Amino acid sequence: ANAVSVRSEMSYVMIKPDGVQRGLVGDIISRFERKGFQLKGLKLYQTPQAVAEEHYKDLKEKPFYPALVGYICSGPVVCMVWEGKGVVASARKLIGATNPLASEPGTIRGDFAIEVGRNVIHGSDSPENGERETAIWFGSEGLVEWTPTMTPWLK
Ligand code: 3AN
Repeated sequence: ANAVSVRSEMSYVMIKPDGVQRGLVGDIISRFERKGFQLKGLKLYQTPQAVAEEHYKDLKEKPFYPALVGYICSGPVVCMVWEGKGVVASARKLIGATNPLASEPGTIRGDFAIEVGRNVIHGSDSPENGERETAIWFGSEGLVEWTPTMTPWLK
């Protein structure tokens, strides 16, 4: 309840351990900044297994679920919350299709990934999941509320 904003749409975006270890953090953050979304939360985080399990609980019955949880916990991730008009669908476009071989060039997965089980980045698939996942990953510390000091060209 503390400071998880519901004023406008939010997407929970996470650079997975392969993206961190391959040095893609700066490039990926830059794409969201240049698009015009507002960064509301950011941290480097070693994911506890219980957090990964909660995040992916809808996939619990999938055969790849144990490997997926193991992958997410295998090294630090970068957790982010981006806010703005239409950010959930737009982030999915920037990220590209789940299977990186089907992702368009110019998308993050299209540019940087091959394997569905090593697909570099996560983005919420609905505004409701944006709120749910933000609460899972930033619930205890909350987000940072801030207003850009320059003219908000992109609002
Ligand atoms: P997305 O991340 O594009 O929303 P989902 O929600 O279908 O895709 O899958 C969540 C995550 O589960 C994916 N990002 C991927 O890491 C993993 N995943 C999905 N399908 C497979 C699969 N067939 N094999 C291994 N991992 C998978």
